[in-house]
Amino acid sequence: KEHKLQNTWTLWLLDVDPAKSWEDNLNKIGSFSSVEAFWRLYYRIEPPSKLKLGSDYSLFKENIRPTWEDPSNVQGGRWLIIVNRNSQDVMDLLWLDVLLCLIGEACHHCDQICGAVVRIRRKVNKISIWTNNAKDKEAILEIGYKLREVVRLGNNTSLQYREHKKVDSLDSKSLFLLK
Ligand code: M7G
Repeated sequence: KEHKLQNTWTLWLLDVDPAKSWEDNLNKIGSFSSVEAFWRLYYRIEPPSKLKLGSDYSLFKENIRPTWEDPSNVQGGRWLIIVNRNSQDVMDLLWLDVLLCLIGEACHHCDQICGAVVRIRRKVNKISIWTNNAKDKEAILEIGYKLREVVRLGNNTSLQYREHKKVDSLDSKSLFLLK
């Protein structure tokens, strides 16, 4: 008998095919709802450090798409962790810490967590944890402190929270910063 998780989760891969739209580059890789099924999927795929530049992995709760437009994300925002390109192994470990924090429902306000994304980019890589309500300061901070506790961030990595809506606008300063 397998160990049931609280939620069913879906892993997505964002491809980098320039002929396709951003939405059409999003591919579902698999879903799981038990601890054992999580590890089967985890060992079947490449770690984030092996992905092509420009790709993302996203892990989201079933029924939430990893997009700003999804109804669960429109009012939300994300905690952002910036990881240097020269620390590939560290990034894979941080990503695993984040996955375990999510599927293990480590946060008191875990019902507000939608998912997490790791983005492989030229200068820095980014890991973000998406929550559904950018107005709920108490929940956001509780989740942020928990992430800082569980994820092995090291000394010079900070966490900053941003609203999705503001990300592409001039007013994109972070709402919260945890050092
Ligand atoms: P990013 O991956 O969030 O930023 O977005 P980065 O590459 O600077 O790290 C890059 C681009 O992908 C955006 O400018 C959008 O064109 C597209 N994009 C990313 N996301 C997460 C979305 C989304 O949720 N919805 C839509 N429509 N486009 C997105």
